[in-house]
Amino acid sequence: MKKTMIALAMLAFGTVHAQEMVVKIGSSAPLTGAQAHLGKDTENGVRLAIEDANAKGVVVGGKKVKFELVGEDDQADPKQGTAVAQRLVDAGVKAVIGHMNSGTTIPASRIYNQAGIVMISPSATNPTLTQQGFENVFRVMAHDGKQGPAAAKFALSKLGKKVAVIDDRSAYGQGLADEFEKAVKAGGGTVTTREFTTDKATDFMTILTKVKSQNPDVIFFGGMDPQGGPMVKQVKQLGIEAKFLMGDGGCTPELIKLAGDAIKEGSAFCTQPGVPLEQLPDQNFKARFLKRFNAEVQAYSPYAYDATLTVIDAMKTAGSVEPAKYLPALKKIQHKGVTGMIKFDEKGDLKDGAITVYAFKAGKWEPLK
Ligand code: ABU
Repeated sequence: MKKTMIALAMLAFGTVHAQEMVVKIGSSAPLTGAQAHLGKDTENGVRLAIEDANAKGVVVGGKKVKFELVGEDDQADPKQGTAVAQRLVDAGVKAVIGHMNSGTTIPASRIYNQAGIVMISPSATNPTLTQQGFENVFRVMAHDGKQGPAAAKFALSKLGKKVAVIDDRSAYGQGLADEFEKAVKAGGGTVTTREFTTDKATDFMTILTKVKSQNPDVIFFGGMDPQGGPMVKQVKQLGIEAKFLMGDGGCTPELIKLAGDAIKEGSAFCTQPGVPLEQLPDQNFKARFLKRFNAEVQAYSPYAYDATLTVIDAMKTAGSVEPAKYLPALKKIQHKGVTGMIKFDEKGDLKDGAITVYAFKAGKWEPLK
């Protein structure tokens, strides 16, 4: 009798166990190098979403699903990006949240497209990503075709008409600076000079000396915070009076830390796709993230969190974890995320993506009304 009961219990346990399915979700971002703080922020957004989904319990097509994160370091390097993409495909992931940089995401997207894997970038804002005609490619952030003109409009209306433009020659930095420059000229502003550096440089004295000689009202830098922080310092060292403006790559606590006492109220601004989290109904993300990872949100973790739960939502709706089967549901999804409503246009871009301008104030980036 006892043996029979044990056998029945084992059978029952076995049945439940057999119905649980492990589903791998890939994430790729720079986890080493100068942008590692941003990459870890992004990956942790995916991690938190997976932990939340597993804690809540997700059933897809009648089977309990356990999601597993496969995190990869693409070092913000396009070549590593494609190598990582192939590794994630080979690992059998059912979706990829990433990559973080436009320069890695665009080449990687071709590999996911060939393999039929869905990818959602939380952060890659170069417009080209969603203009390749790949139906498996999505992003949950407004792109730089919106961010550049929004930054230019702000610069021309609030900071001045003479603008110096610098970029880091990355797909993101150069692309955003191009959009910004185009919109400045269309809006009646003057571009005093267009300079470039790299996404590895930390010495900008030669460029800034030239910029200073033209006395611009604004310096716009298309690039990321590892360059933006030192650039703010060197702007101050050279006694340049121009206001400093960046896109989302500089809208981080890290930029403020790197700039140190060179960053002043009323002198530094940035734009960021999306509305400030504080203005959205779910106010808990930043606090939950801090508690879980002992780190403040840098930039992209809320978007990575939303991208992950959006894909899981599509799997639930479709009753399948197979990309070809849940793709139609993803295209039509309306997921209420921590960054707002996630729904996509026909290209895979976020519908109704907003851009917010921030000013450095009281030690942090404060959204402007
Ligand atoms: N959106 C800025 C950081 C990521 C990228 O587009 O390269």
